[in-house]
Amino acid sequence: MFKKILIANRGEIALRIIRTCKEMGIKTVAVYSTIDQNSLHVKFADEAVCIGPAASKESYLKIPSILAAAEITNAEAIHPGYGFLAENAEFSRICAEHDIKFIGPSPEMINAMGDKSTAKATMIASNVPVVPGSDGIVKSVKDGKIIAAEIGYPVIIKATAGGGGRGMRVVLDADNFERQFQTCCSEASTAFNNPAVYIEKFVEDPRHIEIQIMGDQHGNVIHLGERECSLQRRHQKVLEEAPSPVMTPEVREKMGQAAVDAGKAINYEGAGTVEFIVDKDLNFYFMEMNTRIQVEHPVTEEITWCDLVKEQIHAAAGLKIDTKPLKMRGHAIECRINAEDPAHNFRPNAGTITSFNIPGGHSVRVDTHAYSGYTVPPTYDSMIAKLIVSAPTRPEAIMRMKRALDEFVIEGIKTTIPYHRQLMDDPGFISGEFNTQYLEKSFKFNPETN
Ligand code: MV4
Repeated sequence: MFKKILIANRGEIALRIIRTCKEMGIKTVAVYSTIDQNSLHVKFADEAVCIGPAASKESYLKIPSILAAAEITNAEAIHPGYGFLAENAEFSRICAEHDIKFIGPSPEMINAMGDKSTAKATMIASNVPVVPGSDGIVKSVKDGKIIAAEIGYPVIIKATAGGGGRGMRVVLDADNFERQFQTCCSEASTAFNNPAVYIEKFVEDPRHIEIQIMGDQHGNVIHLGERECSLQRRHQKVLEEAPSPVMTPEVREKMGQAAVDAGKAINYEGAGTVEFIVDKDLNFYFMEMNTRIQVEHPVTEEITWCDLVKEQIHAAAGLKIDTKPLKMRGHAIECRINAEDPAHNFRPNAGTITSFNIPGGHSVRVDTHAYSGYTVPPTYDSMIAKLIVSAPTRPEAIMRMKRALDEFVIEGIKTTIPYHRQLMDDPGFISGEFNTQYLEKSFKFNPETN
């Protein structure tokens, strides 16, 4: 097992990784930018190395500085967390070249899933269900129009280098095809330096349900059930839960097997998430695979009793994963608490937290790097805490979340806590009848009463 791991990240996930390392008896190295010098990940790690100024490009994304920090501290492995360099194939490759274990997949595995058209072709070859569409990249407007007519409108044009909702255009009819195709290609060219696009049938108002998988270096891949992630705004998840309120044992078995097949298709190592869109009849289609630990991993941990960061470290060290069927118990919900003002279009709200009271009690978990007196910098993601509750049933978990949100006091900055409080009383949320469009189309935040 590794004796020392460097964490190439900040915020709550850096702290989350340090906690597991401590429980495993592994020493930790934090890296930080100058603006993060008073962060908890710096305080709680055994060692800390400043790697540059606030701007991510000059610090958390700067590969030479991170590698230098690993070398001077003799770290044997690097955990990238999520965001920043977590899905950077070049970083994974350079770590290997320097004999430092990247806790995550190989560059080949990252690339196989990073190019969305290639990923889709790999899934088709492994009999994982995908949305009907073009056979790979579409080269011209002329070809595209013929394919779109065959598929039937509406269609969606997607940049192969996109993902997570970036670089997509919905086309309602043939009249709009040429314009949307050109726009999609030029946006993709600017954003990703790659204009290549492919076309799919547009599935209206789907759910987003994803499956957690884990692979080892011995060819084993298991799944740890699903997470319901349909409650999003502008492709940012707001609340996640496990299990999904619409899942059945039969569909879970099928979707789980499809996700395992997806992982096996690329000989996957480490923690991964296979994202599906799901229609009203619970037909599911592969969308993309994320080759990292995700923000919402705690809801899976709470119902499986599995420490996913520990499993990542085990897999990276070459240990075999336990392939006995997993038991899942109860229900878990996560609310993302962001430093944003929900009354003003979720405007980011950096500043100093003057008072911070964390909820507690039975089955309440708070993953956060914030504390009373902490200043939220304007430089990075606005998520400052994740509030996770678990309970035997979904209705009990909702009641527990309401109670925990009431205990959570954050003063000095605006947060999304009032938004979540309203959501806990929303009939659509309570009934489980929602999809990826629900928050933006059907749920209106009322700042007066919350
Ligand atoms: C789709 C779709 C409908 N039809 N593809 C958005 C994120 C990316 N992972 C894929 N996305 C979508 N792809 C087809 N063929 C609708 C979405 C989509 C969506 C998916 C999951 C979660 C939220 C979403 C919000 C808008 C659109």
